[in-house]
Amino acid sequence: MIIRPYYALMGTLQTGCESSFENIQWLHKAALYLLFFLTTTTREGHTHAGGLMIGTMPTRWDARCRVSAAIAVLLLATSSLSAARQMENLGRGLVAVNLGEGQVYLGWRLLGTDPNDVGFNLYRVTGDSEPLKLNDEPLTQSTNYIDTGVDLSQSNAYCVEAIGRASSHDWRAGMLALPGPDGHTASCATLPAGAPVQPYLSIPLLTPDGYTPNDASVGDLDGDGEYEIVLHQTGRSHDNAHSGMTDPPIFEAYKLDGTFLWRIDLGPNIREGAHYTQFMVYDLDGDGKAEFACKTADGTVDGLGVCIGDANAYYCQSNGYILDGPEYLTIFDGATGAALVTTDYLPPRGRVSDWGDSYGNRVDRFLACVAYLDGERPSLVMCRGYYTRAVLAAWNWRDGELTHVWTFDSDDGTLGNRDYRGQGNHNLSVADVDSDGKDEIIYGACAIDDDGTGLYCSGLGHGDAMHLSDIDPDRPGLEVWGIHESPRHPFGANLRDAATGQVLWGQQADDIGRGVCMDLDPRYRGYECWASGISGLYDCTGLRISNTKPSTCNMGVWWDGDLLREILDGTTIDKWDYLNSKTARLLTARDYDVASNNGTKANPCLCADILGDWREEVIWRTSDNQELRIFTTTIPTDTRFYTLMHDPVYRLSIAWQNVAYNQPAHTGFYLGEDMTAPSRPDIILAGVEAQDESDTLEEN
Ligand SMILES: [Ca+2]
Ligand SMILES: [Ca+2]
Ligand SMILES: [Ca+2]
Ligand SMILES: [Ca+2]
Repeated sequence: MIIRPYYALMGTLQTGCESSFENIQWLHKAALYLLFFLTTTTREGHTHAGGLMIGTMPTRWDARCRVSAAIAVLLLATSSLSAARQMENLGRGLVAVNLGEGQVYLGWRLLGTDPNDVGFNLYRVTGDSEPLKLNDEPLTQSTNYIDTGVDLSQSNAYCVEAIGRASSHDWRAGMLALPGPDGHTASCATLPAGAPVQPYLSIPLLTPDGYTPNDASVGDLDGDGEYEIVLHQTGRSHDNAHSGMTDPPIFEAYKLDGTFLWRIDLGPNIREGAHYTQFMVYDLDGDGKAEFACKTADGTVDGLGVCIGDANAYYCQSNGYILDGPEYLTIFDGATGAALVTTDYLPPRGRVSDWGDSYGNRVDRFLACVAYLDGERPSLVMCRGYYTRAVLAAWNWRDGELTHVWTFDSDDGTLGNRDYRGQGNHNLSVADVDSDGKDEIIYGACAIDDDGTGLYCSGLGHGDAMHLSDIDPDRPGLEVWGIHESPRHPFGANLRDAATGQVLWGQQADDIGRGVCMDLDPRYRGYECWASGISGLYDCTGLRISNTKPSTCNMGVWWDGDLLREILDGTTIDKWDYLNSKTARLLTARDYDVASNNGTKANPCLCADILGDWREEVIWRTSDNQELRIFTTTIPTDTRFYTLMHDPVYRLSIAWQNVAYNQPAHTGFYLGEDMTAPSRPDIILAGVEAQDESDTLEEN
């Protein structure tokens, strides 16, 4: 526990002060104070420790050294105050892919709570034979492995065991019953006899007639430590700007083995379109099972067939718009689809024309996200409006009760709030941008603080795309790459400080619809940035590094074995060839009969780290709409990270990825060439007693 503060203080000495004997002596004293107060714990204690340490600083330190040491102590005191976040208790997510010629690719999860030096053993059972241990020495360098000489005409069951973390197991009782680190039984994967050579897992769907699988999200719905998929099935749909009848939005849940869990039909009083139904899949109450939450109406039928509100109500106009009738927010049980609680949606639509037009476009622009507003547990945030009035309402679902936490309303008369009108995007992001341990909601060009007050408004206005991460790793804090439609300023695409909104650099253009950033070029530190309507490729400081930019500008995926990110668009994954400034194809998934979603937006159903090692999987629908195919990399890597899903910023990105115009997830740390290893996330696992950080590994 003291290690991180110790190294932080050491870092302070290196950057601000001279490493003299006296300074190092003070450092040790400070570390001891921290150790004492971190282990005895009171809020007053931390402050006291900070005061004591500052008071005992060596007198001959120069101003720069004193200031940086004081900042370090204050930061440490605050960071020790911020409690760990409750996150998912995941299993190993072992995936086995037949590569052909007797080779099988295996990948599995490192958890955010695993000891840094944890090693793994792999076992295979071919047919009825005895389990065969595949590795001589514990596997500690990576969390993937290629097994060779496999008889694939027989069934092959694989299991991964974290050494010293698994409880006893009975091979003869069947490898699928092997308990994982925290009692899960999902550390195994089986290739049936004659398994096909294909880079994806298949999930057969029960798609309703006339429907198309659209956006998806994941969460552990049943608490077995592995993800399930919640899928939005869409019939006829329309953008808010267009009239026309639509079909009821339908949601379905499937296990990764194809087991169908439930169907929720939102009914005739919810219009179908990218801006209407924003759905959140997240374990909101920390019981180890994810809930499903979205806006509902009279006539919504839950997973048990129970109707919400008035089953006979019908509010749809002949032009397809729905501008009347009650609006609800419902929390559903993720395992059964049962409605757990229904309340009035906040804010109500009020007078339609108050949102900027009278035909029903701007009144029905919804966004949603999950945020750790108290720094420890997730809250649900449901939003309405961004072209004019913007409203965010935060909710807690805990112990069977839904409570309203706060509402931010640009138009409620609060001093300063009116500046926040018209700043929202067709997407949003969530992160602790001001380093107080609690999340802010980055609502396009503005940010709402954890307590529901405005943090800042950059005034950059509405936009279509936005990316938040540590885009410039050499600059403290997080940055936002924002893309603005029809800007009235010279920063149509710009990098800004995520905590203050200060523009760091930008490029001018009249109408920029798309933009993205990711590490493409190892010669330049940080993420490279590019956008439609702007020529060239830029490094994170705004330096134009290539006159040519990648051929697409949409999403990213960590796919191959290096630390750079690959480019995802439609059904393709590309690699930027930085030496020749051109794009090279890595995967053409269309060859496997899959299709992308959302028209010109060309998104997959989901791109997320849902299986195997830290790299991301991509879920596409088949073009006949009867299947989801989860593509997973089979390229080995020597890089070992904990699952991206245990990085809070990334996990919350997956929750909001489906919102309106889908955007790629980003990590809260810099993931790219020349990165420093991410520190262990400060998390506790839902449903698990306090983790013992001093876990020692048993010899195996
Ligand atoms: Ca599960
Ligand atoms: Ca914060
Ligand atoms: Ca930064
Ligand atoms: Ca993965």
